[in-house]
Amino acid sequence: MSVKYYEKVWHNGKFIPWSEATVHVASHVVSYASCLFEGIRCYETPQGPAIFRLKEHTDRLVNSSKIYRMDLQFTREQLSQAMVELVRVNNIKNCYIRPVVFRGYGEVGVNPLKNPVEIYLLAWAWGKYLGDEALRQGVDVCISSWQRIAPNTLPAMAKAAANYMNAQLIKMEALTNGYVEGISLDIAGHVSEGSGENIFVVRDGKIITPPLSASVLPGITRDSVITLALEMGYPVMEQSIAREMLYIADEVFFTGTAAEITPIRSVDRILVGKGQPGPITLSLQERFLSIVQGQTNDKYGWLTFCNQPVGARS
Ligand code: PPE
Repeated sequence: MSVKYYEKVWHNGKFIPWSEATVHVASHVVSYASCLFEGIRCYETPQGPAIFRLKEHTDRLVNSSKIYRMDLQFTREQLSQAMVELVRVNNIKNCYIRPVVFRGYGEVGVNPLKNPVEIYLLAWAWGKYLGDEALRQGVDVCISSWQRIAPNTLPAMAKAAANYMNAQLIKMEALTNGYVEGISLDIAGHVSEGSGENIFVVRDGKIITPPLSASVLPGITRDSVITLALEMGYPVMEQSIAREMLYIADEVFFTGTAAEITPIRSVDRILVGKGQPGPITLSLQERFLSIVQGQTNDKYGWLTFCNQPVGARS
């Protein structure tokens, strides 16, 4: 594996070596994609490693499992604590944490209810998601010919592996055609999201992002950006975005745990604004990065410092 992974993996309450974190191919998840996951960044800060918005990521995992009737057997507190332990036992400075919950080995057939629910917490080092220069220079993207999953087919509010079959189609088409990423439209033809990112548009000083009803994942970076944008005095609206708005916007950017805040400099080879990251995008990016890297006061309590005693943690 080319990624730098951390050796100790948490599995159902115990730490095991990375090489032993395997599943049998007859497991329910392999045939039926019965898997939920999260993606969480742990940043290096002057006060040691800090996990960004651990509570919200844990809550979203629990919500995903509720939607799919998976009984987790661990409380939110136990799962959060296990992620802090994961960082500690692996001596991690910064990493990407990937919790996975899936239906394991047992029965065969679609009915998932008799298969055990397995939980793993993995950690690896992950650099810039859309390329090393993406955050500074912006990325070139396209509108996908694949639409996002329709309401009441696969639930978009759950972060489920099955949703990423749709995401893979979007991503592969974009890469094949020479773009870094694809943006999907929802079933009504309005802008939805990237294969692994939420999207924002800036026009005339206003910041707009699609509503959750546009089949988007309720992104935690999305929520953080809305909070920071309001704090910085920008009007923020959740409203339907027409495809062509992306072509005539002043600025467009992606948000996501992996992508952080990535400017978009062109859509379908049409330049966004001047074809370079815009000032509002860059000011949000700077504010976001300074908080997550612990360089400024964590006024929203978004960081969980892993090396502090339990009582002192936010
Ligand atoms: N939409 C999708 C479809 C999505 O996958 C992500 C995260 C987001 C929006 C942004 O959500 P948030 O991370 O809470 O701000 N995508 C994750 C997986 C990427 C991957 O390739 O795997 C991520 O960024 O961790």
